[in-house]
Amino acid sequence: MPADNNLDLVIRNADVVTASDRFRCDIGVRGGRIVALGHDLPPAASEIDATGLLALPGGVDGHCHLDQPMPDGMRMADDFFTGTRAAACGGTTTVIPFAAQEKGASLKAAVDDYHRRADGRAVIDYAFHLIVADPTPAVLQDELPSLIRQGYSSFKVYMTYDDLKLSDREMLSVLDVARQNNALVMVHAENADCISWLTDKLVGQGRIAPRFHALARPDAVEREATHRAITFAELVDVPILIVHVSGKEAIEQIRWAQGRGMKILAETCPQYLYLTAEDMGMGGDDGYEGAKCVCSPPPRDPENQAAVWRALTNGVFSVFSSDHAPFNYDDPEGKKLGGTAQPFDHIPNGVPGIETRLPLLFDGVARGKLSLHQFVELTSYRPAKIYGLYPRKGTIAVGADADIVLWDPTRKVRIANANLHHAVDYTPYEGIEVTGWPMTTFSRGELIVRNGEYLEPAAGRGKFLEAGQPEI
Ligand code: DUC
Ligand code: ZN
Ligand code: ZN
Repeated sequence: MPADNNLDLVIRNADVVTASDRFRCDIGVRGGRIVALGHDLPPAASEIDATGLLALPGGVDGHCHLDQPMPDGMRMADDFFTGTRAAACGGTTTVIPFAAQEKGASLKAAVDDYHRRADGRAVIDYAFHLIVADPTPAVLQDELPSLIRQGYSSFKVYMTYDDLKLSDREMLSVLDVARQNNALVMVHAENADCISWLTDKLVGQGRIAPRFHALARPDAVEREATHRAITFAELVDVPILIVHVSGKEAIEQIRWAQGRGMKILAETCPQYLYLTAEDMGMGGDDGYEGAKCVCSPPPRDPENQAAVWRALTNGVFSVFSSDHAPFNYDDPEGKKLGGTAQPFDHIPNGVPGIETRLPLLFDGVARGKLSLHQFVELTSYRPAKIYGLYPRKGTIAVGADADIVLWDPTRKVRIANANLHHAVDYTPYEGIEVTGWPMTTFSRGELIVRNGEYLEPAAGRGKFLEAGQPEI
């Protein structure tokens, strides 16, 4: 290699695993990009020996919430600094949180505000999804098409939550904009009226403990909305992605649509593999600790967990995201909103998981449930493709950003909140032992985590990524 082509970094003896290939080589990095994959690369300014470790493309977390403005005195515990720090320590090098439109306000205002929140704080790269909560004619005709062109090519719509939900007709209009502009709509599929009817009934009977959250959102509520969203996609003739799918009823709907040749993509998350309604107290515990596991859709039961594992391996799911929604437990702006235990319908929804996402899924690799390539596909390659970030992200290849994780596939770790790097005061996965752990993380060639130690890279080094057209 000529002298003026000096490498900044060589990772030696890497056992590289991508979504499709596995090969042993040295990885040469210059200017933050991978410039060489080969044997006996020349010496570099910085060298690291990866013998015994896997070299994986850094994780792409295609669904997480960081510093998202919240209603009613709630506040997320993680901002872009603590959230991306935790992500990096968990082997993730790209996050895609949400710039959420408020009803009555513009989308542009949400995007500008969200950039202010990320600027100077993120330690890894990030793109934004949009949340479309108020699809006025101006939003549909001008703002959304213009934002798609500027690099915001995916947006989420909600079929539930009063401050976010769209009517069926509004959903159709938003899908139509996506079709015309080659964007991707992510759908939160739960039937709002069913939930509010069930909630009123339960609250009227005094059944307000966290465990009743699961009864207010049974799987039929998710199944119906999933089917309805699929119907809208069929009518408009556009792909959609159903987010945070919790179990077999919704999976059946998605499989049915996929079997008919429709482009219905789907995502699931660690909470649907590791938590059940029992964790919210469904065994009969009316204590408040169950609030730690309140998220929507709710975790279900072991049979549904098994169905989710199966759907990760048989191609129903394209992406595995955290849906990190970081609310403290013991906090008047968190699960104990206003300083006290809340009825289930006032508990902020969501669980933290940005740092534990990859190890929790990798444990399935260690237990023979899915292949290494499937792991990379679900956690990095496909989210990068689907959200328009490939080939810069999502693979180890010449020309890609040097976002690389050195992974110890045999290391056993018992998850403990005390060892995590988010700003949340608990993890719902406390005490779970997993096999496999991310040891060392490079972001654009910069070493930011070494042997599990966070190296305190400069806050703000993370760059905003303009997303291109989704590759479905
Ligand atoms: N549900 C959501 O829709 N978003 C954040 C977390 C949650 O539980
Ligand atoms: Zn959602
Ligand atoms: Zn979410």
